[in-house]
Amino acid sequence: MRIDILSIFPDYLAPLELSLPGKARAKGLLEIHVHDLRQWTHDRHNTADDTPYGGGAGMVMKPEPFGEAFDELEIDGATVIFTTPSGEVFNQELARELSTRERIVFACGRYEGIDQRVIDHARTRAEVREISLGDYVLNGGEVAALAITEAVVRLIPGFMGNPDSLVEESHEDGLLEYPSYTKPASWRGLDVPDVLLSGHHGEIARWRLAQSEERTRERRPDLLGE
Ligand code: 6GU
Repeated sequence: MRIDILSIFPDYLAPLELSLPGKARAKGLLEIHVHDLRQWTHDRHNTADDTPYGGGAGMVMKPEPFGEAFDELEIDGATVIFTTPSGEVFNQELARELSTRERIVFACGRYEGIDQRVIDHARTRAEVREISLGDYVLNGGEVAALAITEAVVRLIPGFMGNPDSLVEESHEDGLLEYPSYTKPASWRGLDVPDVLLSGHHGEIARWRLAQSEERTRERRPDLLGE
């Protein structure tokens, strides 16, 4: 997979150079390129935004820098993700779908958004997805691009050392994950549940499932359709 990220704040994406995606890069499974959108501006002030037609508060990101970036990055056939609070809400199912793509280009929106023609134009050349992290407002789409990248990259086949750890976790089976414990068996007067020390694998599996169900009912009844 190759991921390109277009942003006027490329420093935000610096963590992508580290740890998790770093491993996939080393294995040759992943290439990540972060680009400063302002390299495709041509005026003295590297202007990337302008006032909205029709009036209103805030600024709108100009179309031309995105257009030139799309041409230079050859987005044709790629999946272009616009991060925006008005997009579809990101979840594990969407992460799974995106993990099958060869080429993803993120266009990070700032301010009050991007000129609509950028999205309309991208649709004529690529698969376009508009994605939100959730129902709250961030200053820009950079943090969303970071979160989506991390969720997607760890699902690339061959990326995770132990694929079993992918299956059992929260949101893969529609339930929240059960509580975990490690040594010591007693700590500050708090004991690990006896069943986990019992060695009875069947009982342990039953206990964990019950814990997952209880947590999900308490914290996320929406996941149970309730
Ligand atoms: Cl993708 N962008 C912004 N600006 N705010 C958000 C978001 C994205 N997702 C949730 N809030």
